[in-house]
Amino acid sequence: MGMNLAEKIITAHLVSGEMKTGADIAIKIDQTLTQDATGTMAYLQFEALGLKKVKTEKSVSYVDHNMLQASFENADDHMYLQSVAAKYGIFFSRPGNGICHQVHLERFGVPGKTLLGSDSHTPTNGGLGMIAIGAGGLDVAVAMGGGPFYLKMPEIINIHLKGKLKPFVTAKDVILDVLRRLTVKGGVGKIIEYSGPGVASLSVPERATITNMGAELGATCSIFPSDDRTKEYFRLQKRPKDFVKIAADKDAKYSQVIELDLVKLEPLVAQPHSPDNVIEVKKLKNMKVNQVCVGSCTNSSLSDLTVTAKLLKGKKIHPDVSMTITPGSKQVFQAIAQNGALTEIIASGARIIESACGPCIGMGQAPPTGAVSVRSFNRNFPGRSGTKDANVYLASPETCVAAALTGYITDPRKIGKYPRITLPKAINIDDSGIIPPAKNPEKVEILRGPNIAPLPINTALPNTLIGEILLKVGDNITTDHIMPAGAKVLPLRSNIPKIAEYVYYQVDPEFAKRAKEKSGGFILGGDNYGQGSSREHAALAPMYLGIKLVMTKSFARIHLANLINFGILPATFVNPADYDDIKQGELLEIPNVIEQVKNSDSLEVENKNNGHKYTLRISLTARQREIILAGGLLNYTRGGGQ
Ligand code: MIC
Ligand code: SF4
Repeated sequence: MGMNLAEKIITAHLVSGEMKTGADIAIKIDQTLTQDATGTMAYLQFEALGLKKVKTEKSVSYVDHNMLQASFENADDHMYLQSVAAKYGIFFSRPGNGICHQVHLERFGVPGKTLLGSDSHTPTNGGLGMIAIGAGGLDVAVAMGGGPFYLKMPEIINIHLKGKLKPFVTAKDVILDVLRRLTVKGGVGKIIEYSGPGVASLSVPERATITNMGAELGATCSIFPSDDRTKEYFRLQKRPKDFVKIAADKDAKYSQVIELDLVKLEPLVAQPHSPDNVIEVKKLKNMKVNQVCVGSCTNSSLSDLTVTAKLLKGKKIHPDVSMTITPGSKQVFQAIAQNGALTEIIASGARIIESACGPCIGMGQAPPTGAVSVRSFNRNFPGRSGTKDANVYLASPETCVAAALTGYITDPRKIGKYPRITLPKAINIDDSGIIPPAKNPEKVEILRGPNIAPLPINTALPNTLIGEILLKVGDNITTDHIMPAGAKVLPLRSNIPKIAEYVYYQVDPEFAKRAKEKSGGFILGGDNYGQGSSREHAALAPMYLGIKLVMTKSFARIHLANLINFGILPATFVNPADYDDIKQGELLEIPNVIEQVKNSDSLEVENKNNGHKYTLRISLTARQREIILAGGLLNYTRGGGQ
């Protein structure tokens, strides 16, 4: 029997385990990427491993998130990252060089290889035919040290594309359609593999838009085959030698096949406050818009910005709208300057922002109070834009332009004819924004500013867990709820004691204070707990506040792994109705924890307020059990664990 593409790459990288759905496997990692907001922790952890050099084929450290230098913190972190990169054999992509996923696609991604990145949108590079997975910084640090990445063998599902997109219907609409069908938890435990005759009609950046937002499905990763379009992309990037043709066998099997006819799609939009709350743009009538943002790792390629410029050409942004445009990389920025697109953008009245994440992570451009913001981004979780009551809609650059010109959410087919765009046959490749590792690493001194606080370490799991439910939350809690980002909080990413003050800040501003007063406790959550980003701060900061156990109906993949890595016990309800029985503030006791974590799949819990008993499920691998008992992966590794 033939193999699908994901199986081919996983087999070639399998270090342990059997490639059966749900089995515990470990895979070798060829490349890693970090970005600055998760990178400082990842490199502090890498330093703690005591190695001389990274053991990967290529590791790249990007600076793209913490770009505002309102005070010394971010600037200090950039210097730390640059010096660590120079010392340990890591390429350093300077601030201004672009968003990690876009730059990685352009300059480093290779079909058939594995990439582990400390950012949840790492699967963007699946658009090139890579197994590219997002993970917590600690997992990436271990991979840089040559350790494999542990995961449960995902189920591999297939999205079979046929037909061709109509004018004004885009790759963004493809993934919004998939989100509408599968929801934000539909991809958990799955790899989404695209195939079919429709693939050839999509360019690499379009494929990357689709694999990028596989993260919003909760998928482990998404992947496209590499083909002639991919070859052309590598030619344009002047790295033809990196091209490898790789695709599923003709008789490949999948656990599920979803047919998607590109010609049937319409312009779509995700409404507040979830990327799967998708409807057709034309159904939204009279929705006045205050802000429009084109950019982010989802939609900031050269073709995205060229179309944006062509649609804006000779027109002006509506006076009630503030529009921002963020090129995904320095390469894109230079190319739009050269092909004249930038001139059209400037003339239209749009505001240009440097190549970085920017408004996507609340680093500036917070919308006005109660505003409607239409963004070509990937997440519209509440508060993420920096304005608590803003309503963020996610759409293609084309739909964004239609909103910017008319002042209302508007079907882009109403604003005229689809422009013909011809992309250049050659572009300027200038890698001066990427600094290679030092030739004399022993001479490099690591620069540590005062914002870099030592890494807090957990203690081993106690035998009795007794604590209060410090917070009860509902379904689909995101890491933006748990550990907010934005201009105020992001600069504290290297300082856990300080950032811990903001845990659950927007949900319950008293949470951190309460956790400290009670010397820690437990959190109660619903389904798909911890969806969204890979930020390990959403585990590390609660750990610092003394959270020992998080019990939910179900978890999102990366957050679950992060909780385990920092020694917080994750458990799910055997009987989901028990969730309703437990109230915030109630006292729970779990005796004999060590024995249960060692040898059992369940955990017996007593509610001290009403005497009710609950059974929780602990579905952990043998290795994960050891990690939890040790109080986290660092303790486990120090104790000799692999
Ligand atoms: C995001 O889009 O939420 C981020 C910011 O890129 C995060 C990483 C982080 O929190 O630093 C992600 O997606 O993993
Ligand atoms: Fe940056 Fe936004 Fe992409 Fe995250 S989703 S990497 S914040 S652009």
